Amino acid sequence: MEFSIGIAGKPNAGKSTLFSSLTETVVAIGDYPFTTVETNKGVAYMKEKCPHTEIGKECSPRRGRCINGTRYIPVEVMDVPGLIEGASQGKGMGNQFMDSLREASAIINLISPVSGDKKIMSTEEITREAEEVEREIFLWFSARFGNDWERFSKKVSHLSIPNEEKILQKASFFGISLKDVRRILSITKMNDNVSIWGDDEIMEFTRSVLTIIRPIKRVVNKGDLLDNTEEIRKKGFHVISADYELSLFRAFRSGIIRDMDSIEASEKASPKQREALEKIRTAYYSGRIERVSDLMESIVKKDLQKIVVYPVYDENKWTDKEGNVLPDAFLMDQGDTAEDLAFRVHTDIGNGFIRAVNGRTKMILGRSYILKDNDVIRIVAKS
Ligand SMILES: Nc1nc2c(ncn2[C@@H]2O[C@H](COP(=O)(O)OP(=O)(O)OP(=O)(O)O)[C@@H](O)[C@H]2O)c(=O)[nH]1
Ligand SMILES: [Mg+2]
Repeated sequence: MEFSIGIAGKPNAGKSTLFSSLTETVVAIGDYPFTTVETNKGVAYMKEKCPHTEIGKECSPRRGRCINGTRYIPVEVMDVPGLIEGASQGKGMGNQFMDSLREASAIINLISPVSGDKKIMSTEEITREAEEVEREIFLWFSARFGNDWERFSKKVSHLSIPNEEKILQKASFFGISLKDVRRILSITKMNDNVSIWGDDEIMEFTRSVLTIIRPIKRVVNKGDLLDNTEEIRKKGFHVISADYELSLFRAFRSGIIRDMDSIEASEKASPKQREALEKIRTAYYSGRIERVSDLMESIVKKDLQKIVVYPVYDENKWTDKEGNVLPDAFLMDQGDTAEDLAFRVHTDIGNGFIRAVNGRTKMILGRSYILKDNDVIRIVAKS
């Protein structure tokens, strides 16, 4: 999968509950710390209105699915075991799991607003909890990135390659690309000469990776236990309830609700279940709690700045060579071009690029055409 979202946080934050509701899989959930002892990986879906509704033909997704005109685009998520203060030095379940976060394109910092003695925390306490986890992640990454720096800078000083490529040799530890290194250097205006980098530069670069390239999203869970979430939302936190989401998913599975979005009770629901569903509905409709699907969309589209593009072989029927309608939905970066899409489809298509065609307007597009969200594009290439 092209990218992955990591769920990090202290023990008992509800990471595994969130993971289960997102991926529709069953993992261990427990009211005790360190229930999860190994990173769980699974597939969640980002929802988009599918363009097949415009041409009145059903689509056949190669990956993910499409239900009632809503396309489910797969995104990998990871449930990382609980992090505690000192985790970067090996405390708690240790730091081996931090390594999983290197693979994450974005990190959800999940916070429980309930302390060990079941008291609801103040906004200040919640903020401190969030900062603590972020500090551990930061300490771990900066220590690993800066490890053996002198030897590294000596080694690369003899290489006749651009400075940004020298930086990449170390920064590839974060799983980032040359494009990402360039982006950090241009935003931070850091001196790119690694031979003069010391602790300050190592920390600044690490911090930039964690803000610019791999954003950390602060999310308060267990919103069902909070009466008022306005203050905490004003501080930039999202507020969700993994528990509600999991209940809704189970209700959907057993036919008690017809769909996950509108939360309408079916005739199968008992009076008690209706009452419970009404409570959940009110929490969402009042805006006190956010739907997890909206959170995912905000991470993928706003934070990671992804767009969805549908490559096709036939610009009129929107099919591939075999006649499948809209088989692929690719998540691409904002600013990517028609040529980038061609390479994404296949290296040979990228190398043989002749032109692209807009599936809606039938306009001919050059290789440098900047893709737009929801584009349906045909690539014409030498074969
Ligand atoms: N009220 C409420 N409880 C929740 C919510 N999400 C999770 N919980 C409960 O919180 C406890 C911990 O949930 P887990 O999902 O196991 O937490 P975790 O973060 O994976 O914990 P570790 O694996 O130990 O790090 C369980 O008792 C859950 O039922 C929520 O949204 N609301
Ligand atoms: Mg867990």
